[in-house]
Amino acid sequence: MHKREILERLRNGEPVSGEELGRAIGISRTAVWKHVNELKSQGYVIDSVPSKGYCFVSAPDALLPEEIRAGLKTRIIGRDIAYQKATPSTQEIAKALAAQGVAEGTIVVAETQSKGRGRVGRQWSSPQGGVYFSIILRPDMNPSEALRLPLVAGVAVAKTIKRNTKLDPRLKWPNDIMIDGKKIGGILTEMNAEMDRLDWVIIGIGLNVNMSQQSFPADVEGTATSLMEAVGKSVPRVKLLQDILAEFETLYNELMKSGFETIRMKWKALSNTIGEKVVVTLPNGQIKGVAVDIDADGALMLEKDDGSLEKIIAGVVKLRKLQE
Ligand code: BTX
Repeated sequence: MHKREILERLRNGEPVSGEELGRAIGISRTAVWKHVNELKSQGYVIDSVPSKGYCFVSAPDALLPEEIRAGLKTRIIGRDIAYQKATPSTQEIAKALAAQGVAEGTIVVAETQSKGRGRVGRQWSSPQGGVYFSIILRPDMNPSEALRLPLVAGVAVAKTIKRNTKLDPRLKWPNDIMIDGKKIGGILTEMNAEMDRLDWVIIGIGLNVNMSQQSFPADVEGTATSLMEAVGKSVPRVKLLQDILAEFETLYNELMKSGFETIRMKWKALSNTIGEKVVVTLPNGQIKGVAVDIDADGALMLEKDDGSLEKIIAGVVKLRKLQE
């Protein structure tokens, strides 16, 4: 609490003495000194300028709640933040929090994950330098409409990456974020529902940001890339996360107020899947066809070789041109 107040006052730019800080927030000079040392150990650079006082130089490139909150342009998404330096999976923490009844918009953020989860029991490699987070939502919608949510998140991530880096990210149905045919992010959606009402939905997003190609495990290295690799320099992670949260909130509000249609159009404009020959792996086999559309539920519409249409609500899609 006091630490946050000290940080806010230092961030204003002007050097300020320990005595002045202490007086302003009602603690002793020694207590201020202790808090400043704690901030330094978290990676903040704070100089001591003789006869002037403490001077804020820079914040660490860590996804600390204080950093995420400073300048966050949202009303509910990311207002409550659970931060983990290292964790097995942010999804697991988010599920426990959701079950305890935390507010909609709460996020769980981690610097690394040891058991990051992908879809259908797969793993998400989560080395240092990435951004791994889960958003807890409590949308007033039917469970059958929930497939739209990861697509909303995909549009938010792709739009933000485009704006912040000038790269041209593409969405592969349902939720891969790709750059030049390589995966830089994935989205995992889990939910808890009663018959016709969602209790909670957790959207887990993993993004490869500031990591080198060598930091991916061997089985992923050939198909993955990071923003740093694609841009040629590191990308500020806190700003990226803040902007994704803000974009997501805007689109989520749009979905809840006006429905899915405009987001469906945005998703299609960012997609690399529509119009392509694909092979879809389902639990009971594979289907080939041309991905012709996504429908009003967010499902992939596949035109098979015999001309019939198949609606795919879950599956792993491969673009045949990338395989051949
Ligand atoms: P997915 O099942 O679509 O993708 C998983 C597959 O992607 C893996 O089998 C592997 O081939 C490949 N892969 C694994 N790690 C990476 C990586 N870092 N970059 C590129 N390709 C990779 C996508 O699942 C959903 C991922 C969600 C991850 C977030 S992180 C925050 C939250 N917590 C958690 O445990 N999961 C989510």
